[in-house]
Amino acid sequence: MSAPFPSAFAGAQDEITRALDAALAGAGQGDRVLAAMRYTLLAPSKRVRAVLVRLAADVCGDGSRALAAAVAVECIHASSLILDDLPCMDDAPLRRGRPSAHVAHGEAVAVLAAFGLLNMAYGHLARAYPPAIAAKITTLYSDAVGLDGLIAGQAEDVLATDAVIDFTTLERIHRRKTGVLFSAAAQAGAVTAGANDAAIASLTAYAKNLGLAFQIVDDLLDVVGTPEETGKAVRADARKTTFVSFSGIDGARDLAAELCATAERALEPFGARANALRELARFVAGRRQ
Ligand code: GRG
Repeated sequence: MSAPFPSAFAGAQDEITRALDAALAGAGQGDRVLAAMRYTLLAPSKRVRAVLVRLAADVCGDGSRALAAAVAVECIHASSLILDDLPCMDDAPLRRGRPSAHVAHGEAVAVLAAFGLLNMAYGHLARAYPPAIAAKITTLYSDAVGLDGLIAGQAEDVLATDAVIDFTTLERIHRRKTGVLFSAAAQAGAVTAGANDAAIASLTAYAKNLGLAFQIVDDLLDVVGTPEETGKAVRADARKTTFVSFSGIDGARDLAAELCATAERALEPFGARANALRELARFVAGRRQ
């Protein structure tokens, strides 16, 4: 079953996109690197990680300070997309329905734009929050990017090309490549709202399962999606093990649904206040974009 991105989140998406635009405007004089940063950051995106920051803050009772943490997570995500698409990584020509950053701007400028976005994320947090909150969120995000996060997942993924890997390895790769940034986004949102440890633990359990489900559906869309839906030149890479090559289309779909159901169960302590997060989980389970 396919699902459009919930229209209830359109306001949050727009607010985030405007804030990203403003953050870039403050980033310095226009030059080629800035143009490439803008090209990637403002390309059509679901902004799902940023929406998650906001919803996590809302469910903890105060979404009013979430925006800067949402901006920072989108900068990190955009940085990772540029790097992921490079010829030395996934060698993807298309992203978000447009030529990838290195195709449009050249490889050197694209790499610098990725560093620029990552740098901007941390600077944005430092400027936006009191030092203690900025330090907490920066730690969450840098851990998520680091050697038990995106970088580790990407390294293992790239090195596993042409290798036979087991399910535990596949799951570890994608928990790190995708899941940890979802967890960090939810935790960061909760931190901006001054949440207690119990709330943060529930949101972490939710986001961890949601993030892995998101990646499984991404694998599914590489097989059953169209370039119009995904904005990618959809092609399953036969040299890599994916959740679909491992479990089949139906198996991968079942697994994603199971993870989303587990994610929803983690929201029980919040009651009806978490309905927007439930809606996000249902979108992820059935998404076509
Ligand atoms: C130093 C930041 C940094 C990263 C280095 C390259 C790398 C390590 C990691 C790659 C991580 C990656 C790109 C994982 C794929 C995650 C994924 C499912 C991306 C698609 O996300 P969507 O659908 O994209 O949310 P939109 O376009 O909607 O924003």
